[in-house]
Amino acid sequence: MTLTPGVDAPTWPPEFAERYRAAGHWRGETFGGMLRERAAAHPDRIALVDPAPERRTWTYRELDARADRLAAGFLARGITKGDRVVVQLPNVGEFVEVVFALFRIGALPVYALPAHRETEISHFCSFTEAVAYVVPDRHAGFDHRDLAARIRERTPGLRHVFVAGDPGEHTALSEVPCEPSGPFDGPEPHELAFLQLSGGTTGLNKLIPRTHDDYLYSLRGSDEICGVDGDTRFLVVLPAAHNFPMSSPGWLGVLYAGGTAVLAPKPDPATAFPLIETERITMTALVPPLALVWTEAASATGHDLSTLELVLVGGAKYSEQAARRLEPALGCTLMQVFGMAEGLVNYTRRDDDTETVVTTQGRPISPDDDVRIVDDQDRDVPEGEFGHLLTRGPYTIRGYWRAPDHNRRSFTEDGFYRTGDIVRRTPTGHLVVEGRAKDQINRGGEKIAPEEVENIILAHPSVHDVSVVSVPDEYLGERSLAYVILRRGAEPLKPAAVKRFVRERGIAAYKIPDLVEFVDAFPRTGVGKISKTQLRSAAGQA
Ligand code: OOB
Repeated sequence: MTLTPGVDAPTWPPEFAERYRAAGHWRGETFGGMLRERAAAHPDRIALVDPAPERRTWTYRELDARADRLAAGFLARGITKGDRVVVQLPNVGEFVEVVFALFRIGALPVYALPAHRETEISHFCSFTEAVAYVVPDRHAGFDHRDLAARIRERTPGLRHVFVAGDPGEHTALSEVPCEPSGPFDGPEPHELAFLQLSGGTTGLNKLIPRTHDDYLYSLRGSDEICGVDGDTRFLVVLPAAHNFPMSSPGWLGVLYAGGTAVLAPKPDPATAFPLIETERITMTALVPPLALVWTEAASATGHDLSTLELVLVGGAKYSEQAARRLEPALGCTLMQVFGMAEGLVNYTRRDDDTETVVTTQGRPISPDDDVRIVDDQDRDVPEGEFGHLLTRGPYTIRGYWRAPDHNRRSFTEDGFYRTGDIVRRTPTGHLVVEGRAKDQINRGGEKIAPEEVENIILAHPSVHDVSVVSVPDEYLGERSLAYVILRRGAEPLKPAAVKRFVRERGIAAYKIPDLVEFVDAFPRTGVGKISKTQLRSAAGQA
């Protein structure tokens, strides 16, 4: 299906696009073309390693050829340029093959996370009018083929389900590839490459339309800052579909530079440390809770971690105390990353002093990242004071996919994205994340929109009202707490029953409230709205 530029996805005004091209940020590359060039330049280098259950490797030539054959197979099944394909694969080689095959024909991967369930997947499939859904057979004890069957039943437009592994009633991904009959009529560099997921604040996730030009620029910038090159061996520990391990600099940044990406099936030290040793890993990206676990496990490990040179930590606030411990424990350099799938990514730099690295969340990739820090009336705050972070630039979107109303609230008239983060800027231009104005819970890097969970709990027949808030947590940074008011005369409920009700609705497990408390009333603001601030502080004192 052809997409209408500027309608499905708002785009940069022409004068900005011209500026970003003239500055050399947008170079007219596509992902399909990028892989083709790397395969020509160094065909026999290893691009990808999938170590489990038995070790598989892909050279650049093999990855390129396999993407071609899979692209030809998708085309033969009627998947064409502009079509959306929901991809829900864990960290396996097939994930990379599938997305490069889609890039090559200009179909758009929609990056679901392995944890997503019926609620999220059916939203992605129906909202994007997806024609196909790609799943593993089983992952983490869950049968994705059953989920796919249910999704297919309720989504008439979904024509294909492809399964990596044993397909059951669906089509095996391994059956799809065929000989290409000629060159592909691929996408233009300014066109969309894929849809990423937003953390979300209101109800279900918004979708983030990223172009080849803009995303490739963020990769190039990230590679330069992190020192990624052909010798880099990057361990993908977090879910490969998330923006951070994908592009900051992530496995895509590594492929861009001609290095090797190794896919870890699980993030725990028992899985990752042996891989660091045997695969001679030089770089990885972690969320703060994982960085804590690794820091603690490093002292007792018998594995040789000495190849590890750089660890990036981001996705949620990393405490200064924890940050101070990482470098000595893991014997490598730390870089903090404060990024967002909507665009802007900040890094501390390799030549920053230790104080800057442990106390700030970095500065933007690009000299053309416009950053404003403003008060509630959108007026710039005095330098050094904290306020709302607004940003626009060569790799920050100008609007979400098909969400004009939401876009009016989330972007200023002159195109700045309202990040919802409260930050201040140090004299060196580094940003310090002080908090958040958006109604979102950041559970160790996994984002939860309270409203989505509230809507599910409200459907319970005994529930009169509900408010979901964050509570501080030593390990995760934040956990979720659902305050529930029961209907008058309703059967009393136990917290476990509320959690079970949410789980049974088919939702990612990380969104199930960690805690449930029953109350008689909510504190209200002056205008009668529920005061989440008061609820949060009540929870903090509990
Ligand atoms: C990354 O992307 P998202 O889209 O999952 O989440 C973005 C939000 C930010 O707006 C901020 O609220 C929070 O996550 N965040 C941080 C942070 N990094 C992200 N809050 C405090 N300190 C940090 N270092 O999370 C993401 C995307 C690309 C690179 C890194 C992270």
